[in-house]
Amino acid sequence: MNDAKKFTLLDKVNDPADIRNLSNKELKTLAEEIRTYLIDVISEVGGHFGGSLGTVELTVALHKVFDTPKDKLIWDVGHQAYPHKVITGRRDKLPTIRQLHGLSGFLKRRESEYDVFGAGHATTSISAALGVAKAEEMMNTGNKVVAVIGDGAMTGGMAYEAMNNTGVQKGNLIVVLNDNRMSIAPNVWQFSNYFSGLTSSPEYNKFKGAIWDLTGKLDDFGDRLRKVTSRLESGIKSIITPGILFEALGFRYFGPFNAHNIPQLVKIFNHVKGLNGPILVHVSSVKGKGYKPAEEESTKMHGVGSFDKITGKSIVKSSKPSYTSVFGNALVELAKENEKIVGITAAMPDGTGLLKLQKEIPERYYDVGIAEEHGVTFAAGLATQGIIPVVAIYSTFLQRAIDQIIHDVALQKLHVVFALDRGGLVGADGPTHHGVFDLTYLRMIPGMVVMAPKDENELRNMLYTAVEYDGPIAFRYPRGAGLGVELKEGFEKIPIGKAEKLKEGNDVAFLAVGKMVEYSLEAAAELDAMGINTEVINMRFVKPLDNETLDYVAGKFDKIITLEENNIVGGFGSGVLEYFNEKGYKNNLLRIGLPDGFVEQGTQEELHRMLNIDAEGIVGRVKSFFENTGKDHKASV
Ligand SMILES: Cc1ncc(C[n+]2csc(CCOP(=O)(O)OP(=O)(O)O)c2C)c(N)n1
Repeated sequence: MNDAKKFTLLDKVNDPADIRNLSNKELKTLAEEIRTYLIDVISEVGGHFGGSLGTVELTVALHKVFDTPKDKLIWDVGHQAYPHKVITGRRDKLPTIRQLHGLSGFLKRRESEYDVFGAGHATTSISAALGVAKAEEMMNTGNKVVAVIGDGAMTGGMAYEAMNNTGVQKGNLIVVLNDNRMSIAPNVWQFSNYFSGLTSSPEYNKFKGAIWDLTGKLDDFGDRLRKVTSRLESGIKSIITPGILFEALGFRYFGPFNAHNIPQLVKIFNHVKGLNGPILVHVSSVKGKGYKPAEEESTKMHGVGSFDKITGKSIVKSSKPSYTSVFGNALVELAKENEKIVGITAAMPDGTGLLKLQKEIPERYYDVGIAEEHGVTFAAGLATQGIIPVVAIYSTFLQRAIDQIIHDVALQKLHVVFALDRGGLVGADGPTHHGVFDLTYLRMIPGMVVMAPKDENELRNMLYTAVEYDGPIAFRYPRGAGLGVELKEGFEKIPIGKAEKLKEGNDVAFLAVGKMVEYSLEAAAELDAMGINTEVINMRFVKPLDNETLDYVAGKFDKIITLEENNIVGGFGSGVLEYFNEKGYKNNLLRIGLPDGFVEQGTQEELHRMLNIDAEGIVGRVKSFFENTGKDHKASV
C-alpha cells in the first residue's frame, strides 16, 4: 500500500500465539489497527468489506481464548474472515486478495492450517463443525470446536438440520451466532423479530444482567461449581431468554453480547470453553463497524471494488449496463403487463437485479432468505396455482437445489422460470462461485428447456419466451457488463430449440452458446483472415438441441467445434456429441469448454485467456485442430 502505516501491535502479530498474552487494552488497540489495515487495503483492492469490519473484535477474542489451530475455528461463508486471515499469518498477502494466484476471498484449506473448513456458500459451518467435533471426540484430543455463523446464514435450512443433529448427538460444539440483522440485504430471519422484541424489554435486560453478574462471579470457583451454576442458569434462562429456541434444539444459550466488546467476549468464551455439549453464544454486531459509509450503506459495502477512503464512493464504474440490470428491468416491464409474474430471490435482491421489482411491485417480490432449496419448491407451489414464478438465483447457488428442480418442478412439469445470473466464470470470487456446472445439471433434467443468450437483447427475449412458455425453463447469463448493444423496445418470442446462423463459412463450423458467441465471432474474423473460412451459429438452446441445425452442419462440414463456458463434462458439447453418436455421424468434433477441474480466481478476462477460451485461445485451438485432423474441409457423412 502506498501509505503503508506502522502498526505498533499488528506488526508484531504473525500468528494467533502472538496475541494470547496481550491485555484487554492491547487487544483493543490491536482490533483498531486491524480495522484500519482492512480499510486501507480493501479501499485499494476491493473485496468483502462490511462483514469483516463487523468481526474484528470477535476474531481477536476467539483467537485469544481458543488455542487455534489445535482448537478448530470454522467460519460460515468465509467472506467475514479477513481479520482471521490477518491474524493467522496472511497479513502481508491481504493486498492480493481475490486476485489471480492471490489470497482467496473465502476460507481455503490449502491456504492455511487455520482454515479448517473451506467455504464460500452459506450455511455449512455447523454441519462441518459437528463433523470435526465428533472426529476430535473419537480421537480423544480434547480440542474445542467453534463454528461462527451469521444471522443471514441462519436462514438456510441446513443450519437447523445441523443444530437438531448436534442436539441429538450431544456434540461438543460451540456455535457463535454473529447477529448483525443483515444478510447482504436486510435479513429476512423471523427469529430476529423475536429477539429484538425480547431484548428491548427492560425486564429481560435487568434479568439478563443479574444472570451474567452471577455467572461472572461464580466463574472463579472451579469446574464443578461452574457446571452446577451453568445448569441452574440455563434452567432459569430458558423460561425467559431468546435462547429458548436454541435450547429446544439441545443447545445451551448464552447472550446476546456486544460483539465489539473484547473483555466481555473474552470472558464469555473462557466460560463456555470449560463446558461440554452443544453451546450457542449469541453476539450482536454492527455490519461495517467503525467505517461510517459501510455502517450506513451496509448492503452496498458488503462487497466492494476499490473505493475512495474518505467518501466511501466506488472508483471504477462500467459504462455498459450489466446483464443483471437488463434482466431486472425486463422483469419489471413484463410483470407490469402480466400480473401472474412474481420474482423470487434467495437473499440477493441487489445481486440478481430484483431490487427494482421489490421497489416497484413489492407484493410480487419474495426474498426467501439464503434458502435456495426452499425458494425452488416455494416457486413450484406457486406454479401449481397458475402463478408464474421467476426464480433468480446465481448459477453456483442453484446447485443447492438440484433435487428440488428435478422432483418438485420438472417431474410435475410445472411452469417455473429459472434466471441464472453469474453463469460461467465469475472472476474474483473464484472456484466456490464460478457458475460452470449449470448447463450440465440442467441439461440432464427431463423436460427442462435450457438457454443462454448471446447479448442483452437476447436475454430480454429469453425472459419473455420463458414467461410465455408452459413448463420448466431456464436461462443463464454472465456476470458483469453486457456487450453494450442498443436495447430494443418490446420483446420477441424465440422458437424453442431454434438456433440462428450468424455467419456463413465453408471450412469449419462453430456451434456456440452464451458468452462464447462473442468470442466465436471474433475468432472467426481472425481465422477468415488466415484463410480458414468459419461459419458461426448461435445455438441459443442447450436443451432441446436444434437437431435440424446439427444435421445441417454434420452434412456440410468435416470439422465442427462446440464452444461453451461450462465444465466440459456433460455440458452443451456433450449433448452434441451424444446426438452425433446416435446418428452415426463421423465428423471431426472438437469440444471447447472449461477443463474438468476447479478453476481458480482471477479476472474473467485473465481466466478466459489462461484457459484458451477467449478469441485468441480459440484461434490457437482451431489451428491445432486442423493440424491434427488434416486439411479436409468437407463432411465425411
Ligand atoms: C448458498 C449461498 N447463497 C447465497 C450466498 C451469497 N451470500 C454471501 S454472504 C451472504 C449474506 C450472509 O449474511 P450473514 O451470514 O448474516 O453474514 P454477514 O455478511 O451479515 O456478516 C449471502 C447471501 C452464499 N454465499 N451462499
